Amino acid sequence: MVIQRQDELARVVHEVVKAQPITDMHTHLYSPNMGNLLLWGVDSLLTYHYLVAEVMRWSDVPPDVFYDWPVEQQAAHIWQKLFVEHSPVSEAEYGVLTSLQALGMDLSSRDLPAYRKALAGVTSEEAVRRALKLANISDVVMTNDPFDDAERPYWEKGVHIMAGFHAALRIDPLLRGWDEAVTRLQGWGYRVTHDFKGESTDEVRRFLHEWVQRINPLYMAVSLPPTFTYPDASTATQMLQQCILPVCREAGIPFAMMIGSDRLVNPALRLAGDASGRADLTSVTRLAREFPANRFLVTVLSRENQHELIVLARKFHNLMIFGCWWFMNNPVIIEDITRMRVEMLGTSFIPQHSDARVLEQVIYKWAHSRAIIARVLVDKYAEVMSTGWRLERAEIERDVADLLANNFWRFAGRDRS
Ligand code: HDL
Ligand code: ZN
Repeated sequence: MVIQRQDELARVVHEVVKAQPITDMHTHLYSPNMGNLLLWGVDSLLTYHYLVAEVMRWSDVPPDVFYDWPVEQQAAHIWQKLFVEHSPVSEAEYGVLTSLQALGMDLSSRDLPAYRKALAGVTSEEAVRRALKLANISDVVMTNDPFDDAERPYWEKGVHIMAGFHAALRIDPLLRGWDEAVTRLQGWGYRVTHDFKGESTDEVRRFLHEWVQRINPLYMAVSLPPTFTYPDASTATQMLQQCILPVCREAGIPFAMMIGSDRLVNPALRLAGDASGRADLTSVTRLAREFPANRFLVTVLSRENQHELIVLARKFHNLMIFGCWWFMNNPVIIEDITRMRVEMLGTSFIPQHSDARVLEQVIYKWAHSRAIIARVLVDKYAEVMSTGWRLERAEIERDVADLLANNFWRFAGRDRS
């Protein structure tokens, strides 16, 4: 069906974007049979580390006292300070309201205990089905960390994750904490050394291969500091050249680099204590050029890095940009970045991931982003149509399926289109 008019175009694009099931390719959610690793419900929503950072700006309660409180007390304090005493207009605050509204809560009551009661009383699997249905998500990629003592036992026992959930192998300690990683790896029987000599290369490869076999990850991932440099004299360069990138090639999976996280600039805030910094993306250029047989998923945490990353994606087809990560995941920046990406890459990128840490966040994160992505597409299709180009609805459906699902699966080597 050919789209004839601009007002029809807007209706069709918003319909198609809303109807497209999402592959959420980077989250911190877990399969519901992985116990308390999966965070869900009102108290988890309100104690999201983004809101902890925001409440500390109004609160006279020091972080160490706050963190010693029970989660319900933390949530009540955040509700009082950020929602009652001040209007909830930040993205993380507004997001809680969007999710609660979608879940059927009456937000005119501001009755937090009523919300807590209404959302509880279901199994974690029922909560997952409820949230993914509301968000229209078909697939969720987790972040799975062998160095996480709470998660590792599930995989060592052989957990069978819920259909629609997928693994990603997260290996930050190998690249930004090698000294601590050595002790952990030695404890698990891997013969590695601090100076990365002897059998270290073979043993790290064995570690990676064993975890690839164990969790069948769609990709391997790392978060890197703004100072990340490749190559350099550190073990990180050897780790990439001799272990990570060869194992990714042998496993046929991409390597995801999330660049710009400045960890614990304020340690007192714990998970909420990280900041962002501009990185030198010439390191990405050298990796993409030096390893043409590897595929790189890349996202960056500094607004200043966004445009140059798009230019690099134009130069290297083995580089796939994804998401508006963390401090980039705000409407004003999502719109800015998405417009730049469409104008320079067409539809050959992955516009968003939720990064959700709490199940019900996927409802607001995707509702907010779908609206922005649709708005950008309407403008871009309208420009194209103004030349006399006639668009079919099926072509819009194809493009939106690429952006919200198929570009990821194709790049992950598991094409679903
Ligand atoms: O390293 C990461 O994957 C980041 O997304 C961090 O988990 C960060 O704390 C976060 O939750 N960002 O949204
Ligand atoms: Zn993340």
